[in-house]
Amino acid sequence: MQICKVFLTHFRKILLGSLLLCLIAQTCWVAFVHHQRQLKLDSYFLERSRVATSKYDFVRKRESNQKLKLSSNTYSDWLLDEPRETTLSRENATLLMLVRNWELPEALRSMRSLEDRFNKDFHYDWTFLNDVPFDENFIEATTAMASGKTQYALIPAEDWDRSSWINETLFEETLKMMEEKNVLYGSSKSYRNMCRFNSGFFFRQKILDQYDYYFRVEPDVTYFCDFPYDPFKVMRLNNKKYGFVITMYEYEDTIPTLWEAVEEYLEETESQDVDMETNGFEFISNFDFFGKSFGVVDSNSDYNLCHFWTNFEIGDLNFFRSEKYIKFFEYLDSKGGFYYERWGDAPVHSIAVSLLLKKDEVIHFDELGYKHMPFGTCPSAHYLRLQERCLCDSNHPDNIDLNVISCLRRWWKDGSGKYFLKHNS
Ligand SMILES: Nc1nc2c(ncn2[C@@H]2O[C@H](COP(=O)(O)OP(=O)(O)O)[C@@H](O)[C@H]2O)c(=O)[nH]1
Ligand SMILES: [Mg+2]
Repeated sequence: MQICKVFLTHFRKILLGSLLLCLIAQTCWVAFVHHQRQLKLDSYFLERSRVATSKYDFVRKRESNQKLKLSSNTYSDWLLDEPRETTLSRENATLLMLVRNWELPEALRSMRSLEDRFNKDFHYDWTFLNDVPFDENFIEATTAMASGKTQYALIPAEDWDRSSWINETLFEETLKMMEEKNVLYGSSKSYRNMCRFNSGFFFRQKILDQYDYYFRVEPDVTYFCDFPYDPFKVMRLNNKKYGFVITMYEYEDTIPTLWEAVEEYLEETESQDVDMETNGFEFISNFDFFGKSFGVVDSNSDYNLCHFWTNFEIGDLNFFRSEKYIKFFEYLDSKGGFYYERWGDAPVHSIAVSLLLKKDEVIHFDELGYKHMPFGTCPSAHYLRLQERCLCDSNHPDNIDLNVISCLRRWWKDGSGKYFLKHNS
């Protein structure tokens, strides 16, 4: 009897255990089958979405990995069929290079690139400026490289050298202090002359009196694409006074008190030359976040440090020659910041343009590929790159347009917006 009882208890335990095991096995099996089905579904949808992406990319003729579409109307599928402009009349303009004799190889590289990509069809004059006389080698080689007329001018010492009232002791102290702080060109005297010259004197050179527009070219730059238009003509026909391709944040260490001087200028002139309703003040003063993950660069003043990168610029000389620009420049110059700090022509031009011009008088030439070390810009529209025979990769890390240090998105938001939002053709 006792044996029977023990046997029954064990039997029950074994039965229950087996049932439990069966249940677990079944649950595992169901989960496994479900998982397999899910995997199949996932790969099915992945494949479908790949097909759809490539299909629609083919239709749209542009890359799928470009998260943000840059401005312009150049996403058209039919760009290659559009006839190119054939009437090549010239504007009253010159290509302009401030350069040193020893930079000849780099100057020739820039010239070759711009001639190939643009000027060979137009033959605009090349104007060269220097603080010492150009040597024969330089003149001979650049004249040979140019498709247009070349002319050379010596900058008068009073437009180049620092003013006599600059305190030499203070100046030398600044150079030392900036060198210790590793500020870019912080200890260079000639760089300061250059920045001041480009801020307030280039447009006053006699040789430029005959022109309305200039296109600044620096040694060792590359133009990645054929120009789809004459930018001077685009400027004149659309009443643009300043054109840029790259905009970014400035190193604050070079301009600690520039904004203070601008504020004083605004106060002292009672902002009489400034129309806050129409100008680009927001572009240089707005600190709001924009986009999903991009913050702002820290600034100790109300200037957000955005500036146009002036190694490429196309401008209306009449704006720079105007009384209001000269007044603005002279005010800043009187503070001595070109020497006691290291104010660059880029923030000076950019602040002037943003205060004194209407924001719609400024144009972002987003179809023009360009590189000046260490940054470049490359058109993001696939068919435009083909049409312009570009040699650049818009997804390359050197392409600054959507980089954190670029101000382009601020320009879209607070400047005159994306081109394609405002123009139909
Ligand atoms: N004639 C002359 N040109 C200069 C001098 N310093 C700079 N430049 C020119 O000014 C422009 C800006 O100088 P660069 O060395 O390219 O400075 P970065 O572009 O700011 O690195 C270039 O076109 C230079 O050739 C100078 O002392 N004399
Ligand atoms: Mg340069």
